[in-house]
Amino acid sequence: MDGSRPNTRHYDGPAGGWGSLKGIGHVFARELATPAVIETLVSQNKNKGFMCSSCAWGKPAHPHIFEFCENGAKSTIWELTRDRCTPEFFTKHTVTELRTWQDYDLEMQGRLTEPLRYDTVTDKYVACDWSEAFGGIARELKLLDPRSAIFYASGKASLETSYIYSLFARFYGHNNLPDSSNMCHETTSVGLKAAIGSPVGTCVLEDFDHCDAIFYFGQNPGSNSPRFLHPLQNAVKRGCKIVTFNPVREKGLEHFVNPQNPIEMLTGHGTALSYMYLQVRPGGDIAALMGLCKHVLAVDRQRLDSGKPGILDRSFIAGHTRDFDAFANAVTAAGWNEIERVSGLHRADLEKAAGVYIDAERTIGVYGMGLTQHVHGSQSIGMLVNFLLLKGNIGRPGAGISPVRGHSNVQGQRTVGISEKPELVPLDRLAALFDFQPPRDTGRTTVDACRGIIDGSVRAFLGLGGNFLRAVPEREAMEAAWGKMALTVSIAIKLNRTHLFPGRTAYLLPCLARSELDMQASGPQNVTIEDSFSHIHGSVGKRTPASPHLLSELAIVAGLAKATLPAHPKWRWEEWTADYGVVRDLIAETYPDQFHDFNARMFEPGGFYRGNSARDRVWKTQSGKAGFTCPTVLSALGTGDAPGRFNLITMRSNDQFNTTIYGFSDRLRGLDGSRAVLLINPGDMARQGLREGDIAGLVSDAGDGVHREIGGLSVTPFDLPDGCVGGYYPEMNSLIPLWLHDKASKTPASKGVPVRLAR
Ligand SMILES: Nc1nc2c(c(=O)[nH]1)N[C@H]1C(S)=C(S)[C@@H](COP(=O)(O)OP(=O)(O)OC[C@H]3O[C@@H](n4cnc5c(=O)[nH]c(N)nc54)[C@H](O)[C@@H]3O)O[C@H]1N2
Ligand SMILES: Nc1nc2c(c(=O)[nH]1)N[C@H]1C(S)=C(S)[C@@H](COP(=O)(O)OP(=O)(O)OC[C@H]3O[C@@H](n4cnc5c(=O)[nH]c(N)nc54)[C@H](O)[C@@H]3O)O[C@H]1N2
Ligand SMILES: [Mo]
Repeated sequence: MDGSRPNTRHYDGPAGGWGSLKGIGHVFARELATPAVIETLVSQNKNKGFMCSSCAWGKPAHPHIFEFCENGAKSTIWELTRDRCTPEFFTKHTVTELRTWQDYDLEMQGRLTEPLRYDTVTDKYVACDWSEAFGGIARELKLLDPRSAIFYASGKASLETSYIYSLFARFYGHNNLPDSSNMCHETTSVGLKAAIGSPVGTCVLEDFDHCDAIFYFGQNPGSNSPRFLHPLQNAVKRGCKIVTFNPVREKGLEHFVNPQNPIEMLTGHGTALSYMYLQVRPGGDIAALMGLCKHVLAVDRQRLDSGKPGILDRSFIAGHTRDFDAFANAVTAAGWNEIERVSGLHRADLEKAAGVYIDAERTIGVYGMGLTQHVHGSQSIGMLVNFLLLKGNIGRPGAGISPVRGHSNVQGQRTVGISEKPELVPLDRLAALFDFQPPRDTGRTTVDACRGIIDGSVRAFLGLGGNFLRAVPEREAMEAAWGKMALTVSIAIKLNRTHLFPGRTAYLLPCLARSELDMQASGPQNVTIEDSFSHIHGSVGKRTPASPHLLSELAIVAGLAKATLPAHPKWRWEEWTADYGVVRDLIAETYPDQFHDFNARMFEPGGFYRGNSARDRVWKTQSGKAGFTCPTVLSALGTGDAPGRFNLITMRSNDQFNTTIYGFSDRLRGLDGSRAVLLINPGDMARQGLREGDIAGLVSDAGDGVHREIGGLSVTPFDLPDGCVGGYYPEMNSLIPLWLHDKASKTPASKGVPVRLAR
């Protein structure tokens, strides 16, 4: 790793403000002022404009003048860079050499311009034409058992492409359709579905205009969904109280200066966001929520005993939920000592926070990776649901549960059939529409795909975007196994590390970006995506493509399918490529309740709502009710405490989008210059005999006998709870065992990694 010492400085400024504008200019000074970039940014997230390809935050019907944020702008400029990674670049560098490059340097080569085939003799990628690529890939796929192939998707491709991609997989003969959601909010898809019958959040954007309290767990809006800061700021100004649970004091949740407000920008006076900021221990959320529920039930009892009305929404609990009594007993049985120890929080603080909930008529529970990426992450989500159900806070305006999704269309990809779980897909309808026998067996999740790649049972990997090999756990074993596959194919816009471990046959297929003009036989095409609030938006690409050789993602997927599969009168790959409106009609036929009149509605301002049963208090669970669940553990960590053991949280900086590193500044955390840091609190530093700037390493303490180690980390004091350390994703992924994942959903436990210090 790059062991250069970071220039650690304390950032006193708020989130937003001048820093966010400088943040954009700092990284992309050269590209920022080009007319194409400016025009694209002005239309970003606006009706009939271009839908940002960064995060999945909602797009309001009445947008700001500039409806984009620091990181959305970075993402757009990253796509529209003038740099090109041409075949000539590959004549100069072998794949083995490129493996020694940093992620940052690989992507900074710019946009890929032509399809490339890996040549084993020279160890280089060489240009090829599209028909050669489609033919070569089809030849390999035809030789394989379809069930030994993985079709991964990274969460960005449009609804149209995703639908066609899932058809390709099923016509070919498998349900191995994991997507980035398997490393992200799969805990939500499984945990929330089990509890309330909905795999996605129940809130819409307007709910944030009406809530009285927000309980905010493990999500970092300042870096990862900055446009969320506007509704949060407005809510606080109305008097809504935000109670935050996070081991890290994230700037974005503390203080926000709105870059769209000239007075705030001039005076620097913004809004303090969190009413209470509770630095919970990693994995301590189940215990913290238990403490909150304990106090709510205790106050409810007191009030009833003194003849006052209680706090619980008893008619809701009786009419809409099950297992309340068992849950109430579990709450009574949980002791405050254990709750304080596991959460790392004081009873008095939890009682005060519970007081906010008691006083609030409408509460929203928000969460992100801090809850989902733990061994017992589904139980944390179950506890948050329990807490909200107590006062009937699901299924009415201004209240609900709101997981903040990651990739710009990750939720939508699941909606239109990219799922390894066949029971979530209307297979019978697909069978009737396309006259085929869909595979019915359960496909592989991301973790199952990794297992199969390591044990050799997976023979081919097709990636629709993403950087799978860099994003998954167990880096060394995965990199060693990857090249043994018969076929690896990446549909991508820039070069990344996954591309540098070619299978026996390997292709790199460059595609158009969402902001670019997509011209097909029937004319220019538009696409659609779904945001975190289940709203569907049309997106118009206008920019001149980065290279005349690029194809759209849909054209590539359809081209591969046509070359691989036998001709069939109902599989109209060319017609679908020529006019995406035809694909939208098929989506509407497959999901009529949600997508009827799809083509007519795709440009509704604010997007059209595809609905959510739990929001209407229709519970699509096995029992037909919303379920209280009793947690079996108080800590969401899979591994207990042990002397010398630290819990590693893998973090995102303000200057990255997942494995794409824009630069080396983590402005909002006051860190700058290097990502090779080990964040640790000053008390733990002293106890370990470490000084700032010492170079240390981490070794796995997972107890499975596998040696996993990372060295060259600069010790950096940071405000974290005792016994936990922080480091950046994806650099830390070597330390995460593949088996360390959420029990119910197999989401890797990237926030709860057991490690020891090494020197
Ligand atoms: N700029 C930018 N935007 C992005 C991304 C990006 O990388 N860069 N990634 C996109 C994607 S795919 C996703 S999924 C989202 C991710 O967005 P987030 O959900 O915000 O994910 P993280 O930043 O990984 O972690 C969130 C927070 O969890 C806290 N945390 C860690 N452990 C715990 C815990 O045990 N309990 C609690 N309560 N908190 C904990 C961390 O301190 C951190 O503040 O963002 C999306 N948007
Ligand atoms: N330790 C640790 N590991 C994690 C996480 C963590 O918090 N900690 N987070 C997890 C999460 S939440 C996620 S979502 C995954 C992310 O995993 P992925 O989604 O697989 O990874 P990304 O980094 O988002 O993918 C970046 C690549 O996508 C390609 N790309 C970008 N735009 C486009 C496009 O428009 N079309 C196509 N075809 N390709 C494009 C580019 O080539 C780029 O290099 O990582 C997971 N891994
Ligand atoms: Mo994600």
